[in-house]
Order: sequence, then structure tokens, then C-alpha cells
Amino acid sequence: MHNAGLIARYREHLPVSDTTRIITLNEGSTPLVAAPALGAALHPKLEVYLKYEGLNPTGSFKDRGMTMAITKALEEGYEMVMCASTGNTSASAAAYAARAGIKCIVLIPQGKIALGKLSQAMVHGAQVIQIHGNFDEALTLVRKICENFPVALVNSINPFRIEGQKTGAFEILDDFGGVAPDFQCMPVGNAGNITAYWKGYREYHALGKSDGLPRMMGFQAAGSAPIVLGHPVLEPHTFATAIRIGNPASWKTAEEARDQSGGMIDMVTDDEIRDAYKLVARTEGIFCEPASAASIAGLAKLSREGFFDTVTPRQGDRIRVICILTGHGLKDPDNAIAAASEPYTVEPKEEQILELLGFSPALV
Ligand code: AN7
Repeated sequence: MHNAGLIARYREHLPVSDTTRIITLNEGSTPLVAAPALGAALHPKLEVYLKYEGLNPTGSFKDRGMTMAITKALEEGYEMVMCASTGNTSASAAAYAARAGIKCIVLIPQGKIALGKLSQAMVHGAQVIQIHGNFDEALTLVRKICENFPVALVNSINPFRIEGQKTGAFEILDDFGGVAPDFQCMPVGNAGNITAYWKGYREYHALGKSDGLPRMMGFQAAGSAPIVLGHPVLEPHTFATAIRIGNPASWKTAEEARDQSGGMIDMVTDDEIRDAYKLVARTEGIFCEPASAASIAGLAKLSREGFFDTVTPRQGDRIRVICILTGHGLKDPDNAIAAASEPYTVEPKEEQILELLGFSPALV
């Protein structure tokens, strides 16, 4: 079936009318990839699936929310949108605003944005403003400006963003024929996405389109873990810059998702994230950005700690876990190269290459 975007696919569940002009890049309907090798490497009871959100048009899950936010901004007559961003929101907002023919302003923390994301915002013609400050400070400024001027705020405090993003849960349930997974693991930054998924899961369940609800497991980076610590972090740090957020806007609804689902919000160290980032790339051939790997790092941590030893699967004999891989690995080439070993450099001579491969030229 032709994918005409998630508003077309889930129109009946979204606040659009027949006359709404839909701004879409045919986002959504991303692959849910079975990850048997990864699952086996973590815990024998696990059946792991990866929701590969990096395959959205601008390379992250933000496109789900942005198709709705830009569509509604246009419908409401705005000619300018604005966001604070750790990178992916700005890339997505810039692309959808370009498609809608409206102006986009992005506020980003200087020097803390992965190269791919910055290049996207720039190439799509957004006005990029770097601040000597962090994401939380940028968001405070954006909120204030959008309150007082005719500019639509397209961060995830915009309820239309959450509406669009909840479709990720619909897709997972549709892929499984209405059987809810046991657990969903995902990174938590500003906490919009965990809020959105939980909303999506609950809505499908209420409509009888799902046989249950997953337990929501959110993971913050240890240097940026306000929800785990129970207080804002003034100077958040982590190499997973997408989730370098110290005071999440959707803090309360993230806690609701956790508590209502019987889940948890925990933290993982940068080393754990880095290991998970390499593990999924090498065992499953899936390249996600560091923040996304927090979901797998969290799953690995729980597996190691014996969390799953006493869990009874909802169905069958294995525990079904979805990890949301929120962004594509190509977003952040610097961290990819830093996490790998240097390539060899040789003369264009067969012997030199054979030597590296451990093949003996004498045998030819
Ligand atoms: C790859 O782009 O906040 O908990 O400004 O880019 O919904 O914030 C990005 C967040 C996870 C966290 N994974 O999601 C931004 C921004 C990736 C991300 C998150 C982000 P939320």
C-alpha cells in the first residue's frame, strides 16, 4: 500500500477535518524489525523488536509530531513557527515548514548539536539561532516569545505534536494484530514521546483495538536524569546530545505513563549507551543515534540485573519488548567515528591488503 503519511493513515484518530490542508512528507509506517541476535545477547527470555524511527523522512520520530504541528499551525493562520531543540526537532520543523512555505526559527544550544541535524536545519532554510546556553534555557525563551508574538510553538508542549507522535503506538499494535507488547523501552529527554506513546496505547486499548497495555520503560542519560533524581539538573551533560535536557517539559505526564503502566524511568551511563549503540549496529545491522541507543542500554541493564528472570510473558513463553530507535545514526557522524576504530591506510598494492586480511600471498 502507498504510504501517504500518518495523518492519512490514522485520520479518524487525529484532530483534522476534511478541509484541512495536510502538510506531509509521507512520514510514519516505519519498520518494526525483529532483533533475535540482540535479544539472545541480552536475555534468553526476550523477544526484541526495534521500531526504526530513523527511517522517517528527516531521520527521526519528530516527523510524526511535526506533520500535525505544521498542518495545524497553517490551518490556524500562522506564517512563522519556532522551536528550541537539541537537534532533531529543528531538523524536522525546518523541513515541514519549508514544505508548508512558512518561516521557521530554531533556537539551539551552541556546540551541542550533532552535525547532521544542524546541516538539515540550515539546508531547509530555517533561521538558526545558537545560544550560549542549554536546551532548557532555549525552550524558556521560545515559550515566552510564542506567548507574546504571532509565532506558533512547535515543541512537544504543542498538543498536536503529541497527537502525531501517538501514532507510533498504533503502528506497533497494528503490526502485532492488536496484541500489546509486554514492555516498551525508549529514551526520555523532554518526555514528549513517552507521553505520546502512552496516549496512543491507551486510546487503542479503549477502542478495543488492543488486548492490553505495555509497561513503559523510559531511560535518561545519567548526566541528564532529572526525572530519576526527582529534581531538575541545571547543567545536564551526556554525549547523547539529543537527550541533554535537565528540566523536561512533559515531566508530569512521563511520570503518569510510568505509574499507570507499572513501568519505570531509570538512567543509563554514557558508557552503557555507547556499548548498546555499537551492539545494535553490529548484531542487527541497525544504525541509530546515541540517544536512541539509551533504550537498548536500558534493556541491557534490566537484563543484567535479573529484572526479567521473574517476569511472566503476557502471551507465549517469551517476553516481547519494543525498543524505540528514535533517530538515525547518520545524524551524528562524529560520535559514530569516535566509537569505532581507525580505518587502515595502505598503498594500492594487493600484498598489503592480503597481509591485513591474514591471507598469505604465497598460497595464491
Ligand atoms: C533521537 O530535538 O528534544 O523525550 O529538541 O532527538 O520526546 O524529548 C529531541 C529528543 C529521543 C527524546 N531520541 O524524546 C529535540 C529533542 C532522539 C531525540 C529524544 C530526542 P523526548
